[in-house]
Amino acid sequence: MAFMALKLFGRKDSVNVQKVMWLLAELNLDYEQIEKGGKFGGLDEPAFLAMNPAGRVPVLLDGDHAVFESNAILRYLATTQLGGEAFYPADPALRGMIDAHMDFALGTLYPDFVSLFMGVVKTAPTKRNAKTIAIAARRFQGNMLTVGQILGDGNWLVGNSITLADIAVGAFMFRFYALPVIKRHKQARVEGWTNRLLKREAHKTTMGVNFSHMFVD
Ligand SMILES: N[C@@H](CCC(=O)N[C@@H](CS)C(=O)NCC(=O)O)C(=O)O
Repeated sequence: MAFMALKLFGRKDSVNVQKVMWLLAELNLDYEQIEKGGKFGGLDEPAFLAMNPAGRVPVLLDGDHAVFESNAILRYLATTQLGGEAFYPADPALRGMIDAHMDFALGTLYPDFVSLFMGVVKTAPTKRNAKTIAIAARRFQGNMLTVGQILGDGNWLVGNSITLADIAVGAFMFRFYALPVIKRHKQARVEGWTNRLLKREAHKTTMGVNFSHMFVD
């Protein structure tokens, strides 16, 4: 294999890894993927912990420089790679808004997404806790209402084209809509925006892949 400066550590079915794969695909970048985490393990290896002391995926290695935390990796790629500025414009006002959405995605949306994923996908059907699932689904969709309000009549969360804001927030939507069991409320704006994301080739080949193998039975 030819030498590749960019290495992505993380299993291809982790949503946080897929988010980085999505941007790498949008930017048409070559990289080497080293599957870690889940059944691949390796997160407690000293060499891995030297790159990410938190022992989680994803980790991006650019030459000998390691970056961890998926949103930090998105920003790193957008500021170092050709074509990245379109996803993370230098204008401080736009950048501030994009950062706010990225924080909202990980700080507010992600905990309920994890509850839903663990409660539905990682729990055998007979052991699922309907009440816990319903509470997380209600909270997640309450926050999606905010996303719908931000979208208004626009196509994208910030400005007139796709940015890191859409990637960070949109990362959860394919799986959210694909989850069985949970009761979903109609949210036209968010659904329209999600469909816009799903049509992107870079999304289809990274985030939009079947995750049925992850269900516990
Ligand atoms: N806030 C971190 C979360 C990282 C995280 O929790 N990663 C999960 C995968 S989605 C992980 O490493 N799980 C352990 C494993 O895959 O074995 C980020 O955005 O990168």
